[in-house]
Order: sequence, then structure tokens, then C-alpha cells
Amino acid sequence: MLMLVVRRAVVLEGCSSDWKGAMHGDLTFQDMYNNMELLEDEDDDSDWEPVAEPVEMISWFCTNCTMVNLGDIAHCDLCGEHKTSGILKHGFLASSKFPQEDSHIDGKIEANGNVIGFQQSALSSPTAVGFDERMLLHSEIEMKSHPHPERPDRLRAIAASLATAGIFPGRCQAIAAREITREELERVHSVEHIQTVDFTANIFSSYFTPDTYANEHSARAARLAAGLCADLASAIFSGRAKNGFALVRPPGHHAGVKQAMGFCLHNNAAVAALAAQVAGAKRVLIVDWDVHHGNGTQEIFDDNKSVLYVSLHRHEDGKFYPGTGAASEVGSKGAEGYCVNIPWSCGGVGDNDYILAFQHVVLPIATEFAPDFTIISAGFDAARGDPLGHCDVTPVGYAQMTDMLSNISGGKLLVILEGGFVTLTSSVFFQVIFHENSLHYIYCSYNLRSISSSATAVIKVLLGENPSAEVADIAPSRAGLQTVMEVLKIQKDFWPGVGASLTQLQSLWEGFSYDDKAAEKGHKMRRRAEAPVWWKWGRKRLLYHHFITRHLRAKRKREQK
Ligand code: Q9C
Ligand code: ZN
Repeated sequence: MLMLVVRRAVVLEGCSSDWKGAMHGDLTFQDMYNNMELLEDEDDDSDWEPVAEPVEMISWFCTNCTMVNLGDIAHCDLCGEHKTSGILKHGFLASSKFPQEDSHIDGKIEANGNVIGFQQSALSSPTAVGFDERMLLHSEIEMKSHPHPERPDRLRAIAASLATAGIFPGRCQAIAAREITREELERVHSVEHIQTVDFTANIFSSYFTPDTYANEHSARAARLAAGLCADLASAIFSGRAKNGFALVRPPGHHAGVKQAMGFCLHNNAAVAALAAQVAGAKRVLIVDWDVHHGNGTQEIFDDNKSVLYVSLHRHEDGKFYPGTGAASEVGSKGAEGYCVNIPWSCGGVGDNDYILAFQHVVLPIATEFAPDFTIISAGFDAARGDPLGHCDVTPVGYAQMTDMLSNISGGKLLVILEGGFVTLTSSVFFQVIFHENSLHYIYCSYNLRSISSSATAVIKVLLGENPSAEVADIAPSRAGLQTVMEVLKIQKDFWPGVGASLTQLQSLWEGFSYDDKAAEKGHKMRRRAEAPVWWKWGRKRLLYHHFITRHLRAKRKREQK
């Protein structure tokens, strides 16, 4: 048996050491690891035996992908990030001050309390971002074998990526943080729920459900998240900001009238929808593309015709968390049709399934509803590589979806972060060069984590950049097409405009069935030339609407013959 002596291995410059002073209690993995001796259970020494020479064990946590690395190596074994990487040191996160104690970025504070940073002063109504470092203090206390997926790193990863791209700080306006008031919260949640969440501020560590934790800072983080969303909504609705992105946590869409669950404490999107209505909005559209069904948001607006809730999520006949969100759940008490669920029957759905659903369900219904304010409950857990979602949406897909919603409600669009977890979705490669008589390894890595690349792609669209025209993915899946048709069959009773979509998709479906039967015969039968073009082309980088138009053109030709 070896005795391991853990010593402070490296000082992660700009990461743990800088931040520790500013944020008591916000331990990085490195901090936790360094303090492990203190945290560990001292009674458990049953099989301990002394050894003559203590073996020194050096280890460090990667600032990029959070993996633990053993040994005195300079680069992370998993992602290749250098151990003293300054990835989190950029821009906003380099600040060690809380916004309200000082002007938190190099900018000036306007009379209305908005912080205008850098080049933004010149623009009259830019894209606004809501962020506050105190939301990073909400974190799980208990040390488990795996860190909780909803952890402070999520916001750090996005913020670092935005800062590196010069987007924020830089091209966006920061909204000053404010805690939501009791009165505003009571429009969404029960008094008891609000009191229960607030009470967690007195407890070192508490749990609403086994996976919904709170520490002493969580209640304030939840009030800040909701406050930022409310202020972004009214700033956008009143035209003080063009559109906005709420970089907030804890997330909100599972939080219902009287319960916290699914990592969510207060329902940020619901609070924002009501704030937009207080500012004068008549009809608010909420599109929820988090991979989980937003049961909380659905419950809050179930009998409300002024808020249309549309959710795309994995459902699997109720087997996927949280189990609600079947296509048959359409709203109640006269608000039938004001809840639209698009429940995927399996994982693996990708860009073209989402685009199919947007073109045939989300956009036609949204256009008919004619909202004057739009909110996206933007989880990024349907992203390729997400550890919980197991779906396949790429940053290009997220950009396309944002683009499709950016002209509804006159561009008044608020994107609110829900789920989506820090993952590495990229590869590392080395290039060897020979220079001045010695061999050098040039280290190249794409430190792309799905959550930060997806969020960055979305915010670029908010800033007016055109999303890449190419959806690098395959045709919609059979399962995706089936779900979209199922939804249309139900919703056409409430939204007559979608009837045409259903007819159009039914002809695509016939193509699927044909090919499927062919496949069953062992691929021996030669496909007829008339088989739908988009299906035959398979895994090619084509825009979805190319498939559709080509298919329809071919079909029309056949019919003419
Ligand atoms: N066996 C969000 O994405 N997992 N929350 C529960 C129970 C909960 C996800 C598993 C996942 C919640 C905001
Ligand atoms: Zn989720």
C-alpha cells in the first residue's frame, strides 16, 4: 500500500489563485483537490500501513476540460490545454470585483444604471448581456466522484469564450445586475416556494431533490438570475436594447409554481415573460430548445393564452427526464393550442430534425400567434457531445434556429441560458517542426466545449452576423420526421395554418417507407430512379431546404408524366 502525499502541485495562474480572494467558498477543482486532506474522512484508515518513502503524487485539474491529470506533465492528457492556461483569465473573468461595488468593466455607468462598456457607447441599442459573478458562487458543496454537471465552470466557459472572441466585453452592452423582488417572484411562484429557496441561504448545503442542490449563495444567485432576465426583457421590449442574452445560472425551466427541481430554483423565463408583459407586451412566445422538457414553464402558463410555450425535447414516451411534454399536452382551460410540445422519441436528433420542426411547426405557429416579444429557453444540452442529452445539434444548428426566431416579434428576442454542460467536443493534434537544430512540437488544440461554442454562435446571430449557410448534417431522421408529423396532426386543430405542412411531410414520409422496405429486402433490389432524391443523397453536406425543393420538383415531374 502506498501512502500518497498530495502537495500543492501547480499554481494555476489567473484561475484559482486570482479568484479565490474574490469569491469565498467558490472552490475550483484545483482548490478542492489541494484541500482534500482536510475534506477527507479521517476515520477511514482501516487498511493504512506506513511505508518508508512517501511517494509524491503531483496532480492538477485542467482549467479547460476539468479533467484530473496525474504526474508532472505540462499539458492536459485529455484536451491538451497547458496546465497554467490562462483561458479563464480573459476579459470579464479577470475582474476580481463584484459589479455593484465598482464599475465592473472598463466603461461608464449611465444614469439609468446600465453599464456601457468599450466601443458600445457609440451604438444606440446594442445587444445586451446579463451576467454577474455572484452566480458562480452557487455550487455543490458535497464532493462526489463526479462534479455536478450544473457547475460554475459552465458560465466561466461561455464567458471566457465570449471574451476571447471580443464579443463580451466588447461588442455587447452589460446590464447591471439586480435581485428580483418578492413581488415579481410571486407572479410566478408560490410564497412557500420563495420562502423555501430563500431559507437555503442559512444552510451550508441543502437539496431540493437529489440533483437540485443549494449552498448559502444559491438563493441570491437565483434572485440575480431572475432579476437579470426581467431587466433584459423590459430593456429589449422598450427598445433600450436590440436583443439580449442572459448568461445566468441556476437554470429555470424545470422550476414550477411551487417546486424546485432539475437544477432549477426560480423560473427565469417565466419571470422574463411577465416582465415583458408589465413593460407592455401583449403576447409572448417562449421557445424552449433545452433537451429536457420545461415542465415548470409549461405548468406556469398552462391556462394562459397570452404566453405561447413551444418546447422541443427528448421524451421517449415519458422515459426521458422529466417525463412530461407529450405532444398531447396542449394547454388547458381555454388555452388549448397555446402549448406546443415536440417530443423526440429517441436521442441522436440533430440539426436537420430541429430545422424540420422549426420550418413546419415552430415558425408557422409562431407567425400565426404573432408575438410582440420572444424568449428562447436556450439549453445547450441537445448539443453534439453533451453528456446528458446525447443529441447532435451543432453550433451551426443553434445559429440557424436563432436566426429563424430573430425576425419574429420585430427582433425583440431574449435568449436565456438553461441547461447544457461543459464538455470537450474537439480534437487535439500536434505538429512537429524542425527549427534551429532542434525538434519542436507545436501544440494545436481546439478548446471547443459544446456549451461555449454553441452560445457564442447564438450571440453572433444576435449581433447581426449571418449564420453559416451550411448545415453540416444529414437529412432529418425518420424518427424526427415522425414526431413532427405527430405534432402537426394534433396542433392543426388549433393552428389551421399548419395543415399544409402536414400534407407536404406526408409525401416525404412515403419516401421513407419505400426505402425502408427496400432495406429490409437486403439492399438487393435496385432503387428506382424516382426514389426521393434527398434520401438517396444521405450523408452529404446539404441544406435541408435543398432536399425538400429537389424532392418536390422531382415528385411534380413524376406526377406530370
Ligand atoms: N434520475 C437542465 O438541463 N436529471 N436540467 C435527473 C434522475 C436531471 C437537467 C436524473 C436533469 C436536469 C436545466
Ligand atoms: Zn436540460
